[in-house]
Amino acid sequence: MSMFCYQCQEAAAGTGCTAMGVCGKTSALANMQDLLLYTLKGMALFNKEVRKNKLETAEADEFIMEGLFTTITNANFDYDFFANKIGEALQLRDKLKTTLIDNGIDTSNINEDAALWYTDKEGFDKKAKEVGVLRTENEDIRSLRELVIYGVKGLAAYVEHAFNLGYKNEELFVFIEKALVSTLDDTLSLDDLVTLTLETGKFGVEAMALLDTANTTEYGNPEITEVNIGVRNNPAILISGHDLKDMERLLKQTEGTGVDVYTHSEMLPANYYPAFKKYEHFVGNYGNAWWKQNIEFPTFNGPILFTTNCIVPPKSEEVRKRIYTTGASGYPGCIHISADEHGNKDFSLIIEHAKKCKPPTEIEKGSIIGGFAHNQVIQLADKIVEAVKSGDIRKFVVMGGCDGRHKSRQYYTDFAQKLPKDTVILTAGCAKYRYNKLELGDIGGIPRVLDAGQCNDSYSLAIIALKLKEVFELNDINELPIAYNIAWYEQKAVIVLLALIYLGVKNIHLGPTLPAFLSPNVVNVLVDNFGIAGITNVDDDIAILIGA
Ligand code: SF4
Ligand code: SF3
Repeated sequence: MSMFCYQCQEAAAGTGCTAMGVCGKTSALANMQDLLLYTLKGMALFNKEVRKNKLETAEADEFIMEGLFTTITNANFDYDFFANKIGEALQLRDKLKTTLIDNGIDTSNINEDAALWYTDKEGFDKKAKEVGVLRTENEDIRSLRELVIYGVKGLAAYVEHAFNLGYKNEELFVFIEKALVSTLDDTLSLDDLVTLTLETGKFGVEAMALLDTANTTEYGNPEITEVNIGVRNNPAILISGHDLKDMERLLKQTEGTGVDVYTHSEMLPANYYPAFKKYEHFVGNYGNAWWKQNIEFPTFNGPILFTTNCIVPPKSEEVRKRIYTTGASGYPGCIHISADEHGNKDFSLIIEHAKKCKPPTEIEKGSIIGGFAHNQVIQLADKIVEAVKSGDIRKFVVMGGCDGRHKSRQYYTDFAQKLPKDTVILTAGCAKYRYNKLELGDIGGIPRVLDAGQCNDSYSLAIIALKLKEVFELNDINELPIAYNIAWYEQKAVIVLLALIYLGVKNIHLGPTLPAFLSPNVVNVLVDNFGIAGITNVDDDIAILIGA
């Protein structure tokens, strides 16, 4: 076994990647990511002490947040990036230690792993093999530790998006670091770790609320929008990932250049924001969910900017030369655009590249409708409540989350198609591409697929549910006519799941497979306490979730 990773739904054989990631991550890269994570835990140990003594923590807080984000599935494939990052992390840890010593604080009680003070890559490789997931021998403890870690990775991603817009909440940094440190603590029992898991969900809600405030304050509330999925005849840039600040930068910098902008995959919801809709050269969305990029990027013809996950290793050199990365994302051989010392990013290289490219080739025509985030849906509340009361809407089904490559995900298309006509799908995340182009019609003008936005906008779905609970004067969110059939792939979906559990949502069906990192005993805890279930087949699941 040259690596071990089971953090995503596509883990090899449903158990874990041991030689090479199904995602394309090499074992050397996987080990570097493990080592960075371990180093961040060490840094968190020191930063906790620094915080306790009311000294400056911001530099380490930000480093830890960004470091976690880079280890999310499909965010960053650049080995050199991780090797350098570990070097920087060790220096920063030294600095934190020096700060403590300079302030007369005893550091001898800090559980320091001396072997981590390597500075050469050979040392990193050796150490990396010792600090991965399998370091924890007890499978239940390992399972809960990893569940927390994956939740925290997703959390860090959302905290970073908000941070990029100038919004932060100190408590979130404190929790991220507490969680990291807790996974090193051998005195914690299974019960302690279950409590920590629920706490992770609590902070997941806070992070998504913060990001929602950041996005809507900066760019307005998403509104019902018909998004063009066809093309125009100008050279263009495709922007993918989740970072709205990068979206804003790109739209501003491309204005008046003759270069159009299209969104891809999880950037689709950018089309719903008033602040972005005003740009005439913002054409619409091109393509589908992340995993189809090796089919769709060749025909886009112009450069592609990744702001975050999900990158699929490009099959052709021609496409690779058109890929640029920024923020937490990275790919070897692709140009990475970093912010300057003032926080500005210069995308002129991409714009000049676009000017030399052919316009995108049309792969589909028409439009899709979205923009049903909480503010918009609450404006429609009267209509929705009336439709529920009259029986026109029997049930809502939350089908948010991620899409992925597995053929078994056809289940979600079939499920959407076979749902009774008096049901409405509430969605967020790239899972929507499994059914957002189907002709599912509407109920009295309310479309049968209501897209709230990106995976983090699952927060909107929770707000909508809480609002309906209030309107219908119910005591329990589970009394609402809402069923949950969620698809997951990477760690942002893990934090969304933990957030929903924290909010008291029960009986969530999770697929297409349950996470490999959940041990049988941990699955039992989730089943017994929260009614979590897997999926079976479309007909049986519709019978369970909707009724006859
Ligand atoms: Fe395997 Fe997923 Fe880990 Fe990639 S992220 S190595 S596919 S488990
Ligand atoms: Fe999709 Fe990667 Fe998770 Fe943001 S883009 S939901 S998989």
